[in-house]
Amino acid sequence: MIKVHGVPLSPFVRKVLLVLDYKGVDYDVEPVFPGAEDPAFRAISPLGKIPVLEHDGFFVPDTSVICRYLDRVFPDNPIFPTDPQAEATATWIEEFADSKLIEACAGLFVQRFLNPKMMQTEPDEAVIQDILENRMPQVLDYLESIIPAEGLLLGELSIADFAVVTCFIQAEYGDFKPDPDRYPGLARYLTYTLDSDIVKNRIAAERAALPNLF
Ligand SMILES: N[C@@H](CCC(=O)N[C@@H](CS)C(=O)NCC(=O)O)C(=O)O
Repeated sequence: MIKVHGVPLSPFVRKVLLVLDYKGVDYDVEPVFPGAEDPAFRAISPLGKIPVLEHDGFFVPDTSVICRYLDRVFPDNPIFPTDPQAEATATWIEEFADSKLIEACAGLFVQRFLNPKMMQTEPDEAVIQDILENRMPQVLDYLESIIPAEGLLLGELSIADFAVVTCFIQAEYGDFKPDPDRYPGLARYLTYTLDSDIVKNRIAAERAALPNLF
């Protein structure tokens, strides 16, 4: 039995759910909010972060560790390239997405979606401006430089695509899409990936779970 502890609107939870969907593995979601203080949650997530994967009583925190584990126990539809250099590139892009890219994308989500719609607080326009003028262009310039002319990041679907795409779904909740004139490669890539059935079904499911917000 697979259970994912977390909330589906979290970009990191979504990354794991997309991988499970792609692998065709059934799962349940156990709702836990980020930073929850409940001792039972802290016992399985010492950093207090979501998601945590539960597999037949075995608990794994952190999406990078979770996705690697899932690929070992459910080897169909692999998400890590077999070529060592391609694998290193994929895991590097995953790391970039999980750190720098998500910082900018989730920043807009927090200011423009979470704060006004869920926390009943005003967006901080100075923070938004800093993201749009400084932090976002830095990460998008880098991504534009590594996006191939066609297809996915590493040719075959890989962990890099799941990690990057979940960030841009978060950015869309924060009313942000990369400008196609400035980032044509990225715009093409996102149209291609966001239009896939797995992504569309996941977004529909997370919206359906929170009907009051959409
Ligand atoms: N490196 C972690 C990051 C997970 C993460 O930052 N999750 C956020 C929610 S999207 C969280 O739980 N934040 C709560 C906190 O940092 O206290 C992973 O890949 O799982």
